[in-house]
Amino acid sequence: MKERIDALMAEINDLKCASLQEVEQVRVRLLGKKGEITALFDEFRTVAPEFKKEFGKKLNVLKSTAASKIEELRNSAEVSAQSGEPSFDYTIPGDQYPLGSRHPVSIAREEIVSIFRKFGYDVAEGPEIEDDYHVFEALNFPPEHPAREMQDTFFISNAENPVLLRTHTSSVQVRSMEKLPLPIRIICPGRVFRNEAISARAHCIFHQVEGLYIDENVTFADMKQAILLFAREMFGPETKIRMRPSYFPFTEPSAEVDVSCNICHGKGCNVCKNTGWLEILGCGMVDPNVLEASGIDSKKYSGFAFGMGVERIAMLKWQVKDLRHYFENDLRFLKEFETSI
Ligand code: 2U9
Repeated sequence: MKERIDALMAEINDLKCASLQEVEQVRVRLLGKKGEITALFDEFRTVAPEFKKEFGKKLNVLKSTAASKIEELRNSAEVSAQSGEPSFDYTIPGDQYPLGSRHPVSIAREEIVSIFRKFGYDVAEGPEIEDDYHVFEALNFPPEHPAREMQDTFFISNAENPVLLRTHTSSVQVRSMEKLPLPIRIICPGRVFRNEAISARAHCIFHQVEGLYIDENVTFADMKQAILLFAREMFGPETKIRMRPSYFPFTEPSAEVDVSCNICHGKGCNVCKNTGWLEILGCGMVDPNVLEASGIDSKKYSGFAFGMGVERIAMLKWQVKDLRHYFENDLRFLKEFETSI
C-alpha cells in the first residue's frame, strides 16, 4: 500500500491538463466513487491496527494533495478557456511559411553599390520629385532639348518653375556638388521616370546607378580603369571592356561602354546578337559647364561620371529576356532568385 500511495503522490505532482474536460477525467480517476484514492480508503479498513496511524496520515495527505492539484488545474484550464487560447500541443510541427526572396533588381543594385563602396565611393540619395534646374539646366541641357518635352518627361506642374519626376539620378550629383566639399566620390542609386511606352526593353519607371568623381587631375584613363574594375567584379575576372564615342549634354568627351558577352565569351550568340559585346553603361568627363554651374572651378578640378540602368544590368547578368518580368510579380519568375537572398 505504501508503494501505491508514493507512486500516486509522484503522479499527482506531475499532472498536466490541457482542458477542463481532462481535469474532470483526472478527478473521476483519482477521487471519484471508483477512483484510485477512494479505493485506497476502502482498503484502509483492512490495515492492521498498528499501521493505521501511519497509513491514515499518508492517505489524508494524498487525498488533500490530489484535491488541491485538481483545483489548481481546473483554475488554469478555466483561464485558458476564457482567454480563448486553444490548448496547445507543442509536439505538432508548425505551419511552413514560405520565405520571400530579394527582387533581382534589388540584388543587382546592391551588388553594383557594394562594388563601388569597396572602391571608396559614398552613397548619395535625393528626391524623386525634382525641379527643372537640377534635372536639366545645371546639367547643360539646352532649353530646346527634347528630354524637356512632355513626351519624354512626366511633369507634375507646368508652371514657370516646373515640378517633374527626375528622368535620371544626375540631379542627386548636382545637389551633392552644391553642398559637399571637394574631392567628391559618390554613387547614386535610385528610381527614375521617363514618359515612354512600355515594351520588352523599356519601362516608364526604372532604376539607375550613377557615379561621380571630381578631384584635381582626374583623367579619362582613371575613368576607364574604374569601369574596367567594376565590370570585372560584376561580370567575372575575364571580362573585357570597349568604349565607343557617344554624346551626352553633361559630359565631354562621352562614351558608351560594352563588356565582352558573358554567355559566349566573344564568340557570338543570340544574347549579344552575334557581336560578342553587350552595352552596359554610358560615361564621360564632366562638362566644364556642369562643374561651373555648381560653383566648381573647372580650371582646377576635373571629373568623370557614369550611369547605368539596373534592370538592364540584371537582364545581362541573369539573361532575363523581357523587362516586364521585373514589374509583374509572377512568383515563378521571382522564385528563380530565391537562393540569392
Ligand atoms: C553630373 C555630371 C555627369 C551621368 C552619366 C550616363 C553617362 C549614361 C545612361 C545609362 C543608361 C542612363 O539608365 S540609362 O538610360 N547614362 O549614359 N550618365 S554619364 O553623368 C553625369 C551625372 C551627373 C553632375
